Amino acid sequence: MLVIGEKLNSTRKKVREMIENKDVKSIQDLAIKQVEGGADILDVNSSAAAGDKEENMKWLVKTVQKVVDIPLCIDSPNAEEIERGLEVHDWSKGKALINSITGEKEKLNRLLPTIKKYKCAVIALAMDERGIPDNSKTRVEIADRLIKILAGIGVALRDIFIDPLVVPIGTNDNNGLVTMDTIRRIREAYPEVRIVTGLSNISFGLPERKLINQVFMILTMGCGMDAAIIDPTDKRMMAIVKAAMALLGEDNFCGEYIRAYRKGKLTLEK
Ligand code: THG
Repeated sequence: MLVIGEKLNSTRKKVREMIENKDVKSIQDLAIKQVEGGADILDVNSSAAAGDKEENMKWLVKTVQKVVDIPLCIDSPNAEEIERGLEVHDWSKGKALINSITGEKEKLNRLLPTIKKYKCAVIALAMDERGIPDNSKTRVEIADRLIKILAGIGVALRDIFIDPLVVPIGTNDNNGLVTMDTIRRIREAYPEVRIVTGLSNISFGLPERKLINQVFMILTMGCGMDAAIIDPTDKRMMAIVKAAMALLGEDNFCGEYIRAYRKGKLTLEK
C-alpha cells in the first residue's frame, strides 16, 4: 500500500497562503511531518495560489525536495504546470507521479509525449469529456481504454495508477459502492495496474469525517486498492493501513505491523 500525503495542496487556505508568501519553512515543515507520519510520496498542488502558476509549481517541488528524500505526485489540472514540475523534480529521489490525465482528448494528447519523455508514473482518472460516470461499467470502460493507451506508449503496468474516483456519499447513497465495484473490476482485469483514490472526498459534508475515511480505507483496501492520497499525520488511519495490510497478506510474517508497534505507531488516539 502506497501512502501519498495530501496536505501540500493549495485548495487548503493555509497552504495557498504559504505558496503566495513563499513561506519556505512552513512548506518544509508540512513535508517533513508527512514523511515522519509514513508517507511514501507527497502530492503537491499549487494551482489555486495567485501569481505565476508555472513558477509556483517549480518553487513548490524544489522547496519540498530540499528536505525530503521521496518522490512527488505532481497534481494540477494544467498540463504546463505538470511539465514544469517534472522539469525540476529530483529523479535521484525516485520516480515522479503525475496527477492526472483523464479520457479527455486535449490534456491526454498534450501529456502523452511528456509521459514518454520522462518515463514518469501516471494517475489516470476514470472519467472523460462526459464527466464522472455514475456507474462502474462506464468507469471501467474508460480505465480500460486509458490503460491500453498508456501501455501502448511503453508505460509499465506498475506505473499506471487508475483512480476509480470517489464522490461524496452525501450526494448519493450508492457512491461508495460504485467506487468499490470499479476497484474490484479493475483489479480483476489488471492484477498489476495500481489503483489509487483521493479517499477523503467520500466524507464531504458529513460529521466525523475521519471516521468515514478510516472505514472507507478498510473497505476499499479489501477490494484491491493499493495506493491512497490521504493525511499521513492521522495516526489512527496509518495504524489501520498497517493492520489491513497484514490481514490482506501484504506483510511478510506481519513484519511491518510489528515494527510499527515497536516504534509506538499503533496507538489509536485521534
Ligand atoms: N484523485 C486524485 N487526486 C486528487 C484527488 C482525487 N487530488 C486532490 C484531492 N482529490 C485529494 N487531496 C486532498 C487534499 C486535502 C484534503 C482533501 C483531499 C483536505 N480537505 C479538508 C476538507 O476538505 O475539509 C481541508 C482540511 C484543511 O484545510 O486542513 O484536507 O480524488 N487523483
